[in-house]
Amino acid sequence: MAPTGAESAKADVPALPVTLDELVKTAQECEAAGAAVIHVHIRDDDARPTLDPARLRDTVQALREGTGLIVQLSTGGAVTDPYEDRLRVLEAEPDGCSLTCGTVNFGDEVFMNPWPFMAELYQRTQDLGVVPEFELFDLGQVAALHRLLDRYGPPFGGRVHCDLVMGVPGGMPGDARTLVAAVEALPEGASWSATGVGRTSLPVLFAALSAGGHLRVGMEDTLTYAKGQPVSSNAQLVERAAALARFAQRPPMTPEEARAFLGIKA
Ligand code: KMH
Ligand code: ZN
Repeated sequence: MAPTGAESAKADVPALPVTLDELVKTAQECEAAGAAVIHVHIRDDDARPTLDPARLRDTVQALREGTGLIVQLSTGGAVTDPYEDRLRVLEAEPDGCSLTCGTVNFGDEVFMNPWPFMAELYQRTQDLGVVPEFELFDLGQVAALHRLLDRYGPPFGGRVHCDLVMGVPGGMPGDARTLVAAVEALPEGASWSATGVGRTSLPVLFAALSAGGHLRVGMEDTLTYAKGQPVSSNAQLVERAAALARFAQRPPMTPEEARAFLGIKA
């Protein structure tokens, strides 16, 4: 579950959780609705994206105290964040972190993830015992993931877990045939989730459920629940995803099950 992101403005999206209190409340609601992982971007006092180390630490602590969710910090941040700040995210001692496997056009901007940055971030996750989630925005990034694993070995936790982020303008499209192509290219034995940005949210969700993947939903990726209907809360998206997963006979894991599955450090 990805509740906030770095791209939407609170002024445009009043339901977006941006304060620590709002984030913890959202996390609790989403946990009750079936979420196991929270992918975290934080904001400053003016609701702008930040990677402030002290604020990240406080956020990890508050989410641990308030929920049982796996706390996964974003190392992607906003497209303007310097590499050094993105590497320092791990100092907040999260359970997991995102690790994007290459540079990608991102709307009118560029989300930069050059090889030396990826390699450095990956080795730090191994040293610090943080479980990476490999974010894949296009098929070339799957090849970069293979290269990373070949060069530096398996991730902390032992499981290669990927998240297909589909439908970003500039990345891979959010449709079933692209999802299948990406899944077929993943490393042997990898597990994966998928999320479709914007209007690709539901097509990707259904494709992922039928192809055996896990799901990521949240207001980082989707602000429209249905045609003409803005998302009212992150929990609304989690409730729908959990209901559809149960309907597909693939009920959500509990956070404890997901911790064991991913090899999160006790
Ligand atoms: N905000 C995007 C530029 C991540 O969290 O690791 C990058 C992103 C990926 O959201
Ligand atoms: Zn993110």
